[in-house]
Amino acid sequence: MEGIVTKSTGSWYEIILTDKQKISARLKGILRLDESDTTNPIAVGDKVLIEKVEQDFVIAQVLPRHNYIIRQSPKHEKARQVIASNIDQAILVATVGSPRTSSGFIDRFLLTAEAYHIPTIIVFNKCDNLSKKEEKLLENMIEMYGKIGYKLLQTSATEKKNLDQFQQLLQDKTSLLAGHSGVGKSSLINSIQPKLKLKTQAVSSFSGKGMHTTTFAEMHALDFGGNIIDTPGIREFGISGFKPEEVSHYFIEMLPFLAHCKFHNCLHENEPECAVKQAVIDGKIDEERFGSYLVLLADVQQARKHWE
Ligand SMILES: Nc1nc2c(ncn2[C@@H]2O[C@H](COP(=O)(O)OP(=O)(O)OP(=O)(O)O)[C@@H](O)[C@H]2O)c(=O)[nH]1
Ligand SMILES: [Mg+2]
Ligand SMILES: [Zn+2]
Repeated sequence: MEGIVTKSTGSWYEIILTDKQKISARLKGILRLDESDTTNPIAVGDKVLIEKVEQDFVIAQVLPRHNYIIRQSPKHEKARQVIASNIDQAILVATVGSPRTSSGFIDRFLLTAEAYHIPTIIVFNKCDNLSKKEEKLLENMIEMYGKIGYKLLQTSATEKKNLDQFQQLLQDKTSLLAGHSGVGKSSLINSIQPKLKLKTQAVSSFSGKGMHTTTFAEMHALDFGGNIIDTPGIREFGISGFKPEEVSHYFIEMLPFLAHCKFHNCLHENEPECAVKQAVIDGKIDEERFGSYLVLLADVQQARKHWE
């Protein structure tokens, strides 16, 4: 029997079989995967082969992943966890109010998603009741990411703003919903499919941060077609396996300039005749994005020191 993992708690798995039957299964012995540097052998979205052993269902095999996205523990350099696999697109939910998503966080996500070839849409949620300052911030972000070519949407789950467009984005695709705790991922899903009744919780009035309400990634089938994967709020995405010279390849607005740097392995830091730095000076690449690039490059270099 073949099925897709819709939820993983680490000890057991919820699976939907090809005939739509929902079952719970556990792992058969120790499964070995190629990506053995991750802490979870099976993730939401994995296609698996199921066997029946007496009364129990067991996962006998994980079929090859078409793609996947990884989160990284900020504390443990080597603790990498696959959040989900076999996805058509990622929807990064961001907010300029409370909690605030920084462009640095967005850039880190985009870097990861580009590296794994996962198309990303940025949804700015909580676009209601914004202060003048927050509106300005939103405007700047929309301009910056729009210019690069990313698809963007402004929503409000509570004020029901642009939910039709949100639904259209999801139609007939398997989408991963990611973002910090408290940005409204579960609320957005409830707003287009209320019967799911996903748990949501107000952000802390003390810290302005989310309460980590969703604790396990879970895939939900959408009545209008498609699947959506709700995920727990994320602090950081894994970039530890990257090579320094790769980082600029995933800042997609840098691509047209890379071939024009004097050195083919230019890192666009202090090298002479660097076409990327020139493009920043000429206003063709956003300074803030270039700043993010340098931060992420340094992170990748730092992570390599730990790994080697
Ligand atoms: N003003 C406003 N509040 C919203 C909006 N969307 C969600 N909220 C509120 O934000 C809080 C957090 O929403 P959740 O849906 O639990 O956030 P989440 O991203 O799922 O958080 P985690 O599960 O912890 O990762 C709740 O109190 C929601 O009612 C919105 O568009 N506008
Ligand atoms: Mg949630
Ligand atoms: Zn360069």
